[in-house]
Amino acid sequence: MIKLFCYRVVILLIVLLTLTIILYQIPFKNVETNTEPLIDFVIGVSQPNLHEPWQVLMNEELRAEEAKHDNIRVIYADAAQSTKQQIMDINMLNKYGIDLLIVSVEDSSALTPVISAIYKKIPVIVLGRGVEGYNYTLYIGSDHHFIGEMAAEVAIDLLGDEGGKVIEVKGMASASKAEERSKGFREKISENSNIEIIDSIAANWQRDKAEDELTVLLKRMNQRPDLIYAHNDAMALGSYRAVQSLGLEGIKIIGSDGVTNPKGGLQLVNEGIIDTTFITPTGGKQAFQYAVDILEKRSEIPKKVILRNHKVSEKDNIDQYLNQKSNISGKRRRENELTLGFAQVGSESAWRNEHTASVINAAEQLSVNLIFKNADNDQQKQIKIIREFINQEVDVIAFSPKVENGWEEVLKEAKDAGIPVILSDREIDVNDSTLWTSFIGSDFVEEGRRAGRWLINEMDKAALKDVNIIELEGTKNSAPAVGRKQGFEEVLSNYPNYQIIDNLLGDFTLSKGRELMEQALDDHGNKIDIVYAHNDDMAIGAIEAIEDYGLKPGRDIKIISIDATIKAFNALSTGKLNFTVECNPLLGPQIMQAAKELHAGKEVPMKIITSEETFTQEEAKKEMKKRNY
Ligand code: GYE
Repeated sequence: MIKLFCYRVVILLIVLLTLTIILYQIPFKNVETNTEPLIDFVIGVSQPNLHEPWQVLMNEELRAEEAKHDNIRVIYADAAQSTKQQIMDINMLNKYGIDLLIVSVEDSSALTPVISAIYKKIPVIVLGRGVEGYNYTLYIGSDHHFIGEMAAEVAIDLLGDEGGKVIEVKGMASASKAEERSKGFREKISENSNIEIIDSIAANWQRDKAEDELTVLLKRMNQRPDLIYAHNDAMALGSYRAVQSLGLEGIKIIGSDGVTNPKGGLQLVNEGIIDTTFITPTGGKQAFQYAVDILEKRSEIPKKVILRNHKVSEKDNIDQYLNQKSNISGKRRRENELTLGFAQVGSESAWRNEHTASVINAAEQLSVNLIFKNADNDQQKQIKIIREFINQEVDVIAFSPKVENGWEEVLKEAKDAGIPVILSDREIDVNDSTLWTSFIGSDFVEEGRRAGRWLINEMDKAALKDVNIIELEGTKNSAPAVGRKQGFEEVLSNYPNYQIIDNLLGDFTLSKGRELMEQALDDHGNKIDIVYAHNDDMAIGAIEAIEDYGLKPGRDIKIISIDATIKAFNALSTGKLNFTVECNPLLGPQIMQAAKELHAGKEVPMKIITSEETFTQEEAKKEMKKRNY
């Protein structure tokens, strides 16, 4: 009997000892141990590969940020350039129970559905290379189409009046980044009849593949190129080795990425191996910082952060970049209190008034000395106000450009005066993108697409054969009117029975919306099925005109608007408006934050695109009480 009792005690002791060892090994989240710090969050990082210098630099930046947060653990996965492996990595990280995924995408079409599925469960930051659509929390990266355009401008400059023949060395065929760089390059080159792209190869971002493929191509060709455009510096170096091995002289080579690692793009330009590269920030540092904001639910998270690229050619002072003595933007720190001059476009709509209030309140809250002037929807007056700010030597200028054109001269004066310019809510169309420093606002083309997609989906339910639409456009040549028209009509172009029977030029005001709708009803009467108004104020004006005409807005004629101000919510809740697309006017805090960073000599993103939603009548009823504008 005693023997049995002792036997059982020994077994129990062994079990208890084993359990203690196992439990001690598991790094439980939120458990304080005397050696390990408290772990609040686990972030998963999925890299497409870690052989490209640019991806390596991205990982280094992420690790450097991780080191500053001992309450966050990061699990890194390297897919070694296998899409299949990257999909497995992402699913494995998700199974680990990570709190947020940071993913740098290689094959955007293959990974888009995988990322969309993860996004349903946890926040996802897409880094460096985009995915299709908007099923992610935040995209941080460059505008790759823009990089292609910049490369083409350099090629045109290098080839001069005689022009010449070009070979393009592309990245991974399935990567949206390669596709966009190629598109941007070819579109700009096509404007120049004396330059011909005689061939291209796909070298998957790899130096040696570029060297091998280009050697084969050059041996086979009976003509030689004058310039090679490679989508990254590694392939630019491979191209250089190919032309060297064949004894070809005088061929210009353009790369991209400009990393400071040894044999990175800056070194290659410095040694005259390639002529030009474009510094393409990896976004690793910003991604980690936004990840912390998201996990700690700290602040408004934008939808896209587009990082600015800097051209570096052999005649630039490469040392300043290599030694990172002055930051890339070359902005200098100013000691005085920040003075920001804001040239507001006008007071044309409820949206604009909310925007004005947001700018003024944010300046107050962030102790920015604000000089606020209103141009009353007059571009010449807006230019005059900007000139006054230059003469007053403000530290930063911000303005909401009435229209896309006509800004070169005054912005050149601001640039010459060393005053950075922030564009608020509306972009401009200038050849020299260094005339402005940062754009903070919405993606208007996507807003237009969202309006179009809802209409198609809604009317399919009604199964109407022909759908006649009146489009009430915003201020002619303003970025929101141009973008919203483009996006809406892009979606409708696939449905021929949806006809825009009249495009009427408005100015975003309620009175103009009413006037135009009266005119449309006189011209088309009961034929009208839909009104698509570029903003809420014009939609409200149209509603009034439709009621005066004796029809029921929201029923006899369905109405779609953009902005999602409280006016729209009221109209949605009474059934007079059918759908509204949000365009966030509360840009003040982001504008002031960007101004403060510029004043401190820091680089700011080229574009910060706000995150926005859409609202049906049902959704509006739920959302209404939460709205703060
Ligand atoms: O949609 C409209 C305002 O620039 C995005 O201008 C802004 C637009 C907005 O008048 O209501």
